[in-house]
Amino acid sequence: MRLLTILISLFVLAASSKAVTIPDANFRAWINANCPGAMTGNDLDTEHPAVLGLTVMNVSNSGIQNLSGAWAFSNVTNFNASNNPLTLAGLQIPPATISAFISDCLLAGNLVLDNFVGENLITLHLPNNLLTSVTWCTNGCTLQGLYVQNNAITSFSGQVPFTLQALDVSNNQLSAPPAIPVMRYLDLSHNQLTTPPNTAAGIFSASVLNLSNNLLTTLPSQLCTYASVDLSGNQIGSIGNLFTCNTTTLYLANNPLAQGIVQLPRSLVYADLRNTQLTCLPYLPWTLTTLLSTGNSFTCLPNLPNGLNTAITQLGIAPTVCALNTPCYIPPPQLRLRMGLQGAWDVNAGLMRDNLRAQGLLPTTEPYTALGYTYLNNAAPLSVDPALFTTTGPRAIVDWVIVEFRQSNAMPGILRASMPALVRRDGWLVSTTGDTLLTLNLDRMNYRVAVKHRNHLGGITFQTPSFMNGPTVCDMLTNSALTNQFAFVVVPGTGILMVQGDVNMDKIVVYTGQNNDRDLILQAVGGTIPTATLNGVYRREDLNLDGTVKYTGQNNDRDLILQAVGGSIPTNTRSQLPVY
Ligand SMILES: [Ca+2]
Ligand SMILES: [Ca+2]
Repeated sequence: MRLLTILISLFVLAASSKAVTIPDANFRAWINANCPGAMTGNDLDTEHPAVLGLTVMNVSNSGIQNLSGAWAFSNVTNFNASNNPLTLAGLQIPPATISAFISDCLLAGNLVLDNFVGENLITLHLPNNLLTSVTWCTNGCTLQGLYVQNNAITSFSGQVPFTLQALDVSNNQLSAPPAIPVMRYLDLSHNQLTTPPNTAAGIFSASVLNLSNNLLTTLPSQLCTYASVDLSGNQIGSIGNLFTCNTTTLYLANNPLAQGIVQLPRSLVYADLRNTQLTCLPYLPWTLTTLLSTGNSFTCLPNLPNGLNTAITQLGIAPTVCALNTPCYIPPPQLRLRMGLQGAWDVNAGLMRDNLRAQGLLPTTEPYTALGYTYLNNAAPLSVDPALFTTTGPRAIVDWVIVEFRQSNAMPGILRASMPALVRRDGWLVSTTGDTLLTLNLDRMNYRVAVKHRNHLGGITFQTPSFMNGPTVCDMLTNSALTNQFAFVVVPGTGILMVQGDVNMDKIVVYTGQNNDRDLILQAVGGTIPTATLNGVYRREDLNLDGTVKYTGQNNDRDLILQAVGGSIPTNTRSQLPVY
């Protein structure tokens, strides 16, 4: 009906060539004030320069009831008619308008977008009106954003324009969600929804889904396609496993989450869990920096992400990690690791030698930072209590190593964390706090484990063991299924050992030629006299870790390089598999 009126007025306009009647006195007054000379009596000269020159038209707060004739402002692209006593019957939007703002009017009833939306209109703001329903536009409509918050809308009908990316229907009376496809911004907060809009998928980057203050009991199935999701103020009782979800901001405040949260999204940065009846928190993602959790009954955190703001005003409790055997304790990812160093291996003893420790040569601070290595996500101390070096026998300390945790099935995977540790004569590792369990500052998932040593080629697991349920055991020394045997030295009846001989830590053992490892041993003992030795030292050139750098003669370190490259052809080399 409205469209028909427009068509008739256009016909009249064409017939009279350039005059259109403006029936509303207040609209005429606005035109007289803003386009002087364009009015003759009640008629608007549509070709008047002041009319044609107008691109931004702001008729807000003008007491206009009827915008009939606004269609004649053919070059207006930004239109504002807010705060007028307008009804849908009196509404007209200039045809070239890109953005229209019509808030706080008296627009009531069913909004049929085809009656108002020109083919250029991209955003339409109609907040604070009395609209009860919306019929989507059809032909040639390129609407991208519709903002109808604070109306009385109960339903949408017709086909959503495929161009639509933003929809704000907050503070309306929806009891069922509109059928929405892909959105950047969807706000259905403060309605009476009992089911979430399961068809609405987010365009992930920076997309927003706000379903707060409804009556929802379940999560939207497309939750993970939005960067920010607000579900606060609903009736949701439990949250399942969202670990693989990429959502970074999640509001769950004021839900009765008495049944708990299995797992939060692994990339979560911001979580609002205030007043949720949670009795325990789930394991916190290590990306989390803000946790609002006041108004709950738990008294400790399952873990403490490095970057988390631990202010009591935010957490509601002191940042205490739940103790073992308490109800809210969640086992962190932990590793019990065993490995062997070929150079230190004493075949007769069936153990590695601990001469460095016995001679008091082991540094109490890890040596790898000084060698250029940078730890990632490490919470372990870099120094140890010297008392750790007093243990003798199979549990005596041999040397420092680096343990890396890598993610993905591809070899060698992406480095997620690394830490210094100590290896004992029997191959089991000890943390820098003296524990045989290494605790990871990482999410509970699967990781590939790698070990590095200052003069051996690195060793890495074939498999990606799970770190989801407490301590994980990796015995690289004896479990042949765990590693690629070709990347190690397999000594029958003894074990699987990391390859000796990489003095310069360039991940390749070279006996002769450019960048060889052998010459470094000669240089260490003075460079000219091969029979010279360096005794009582902690150096990379000491390949058998006996505290002596020796180039020739019994128990020399040079021969270990030749042995590593095959034992007979000096020009052979041996590379770390894979390089990482
Ligand atoms: Ca090398
Ligand atoms: Ca040596």
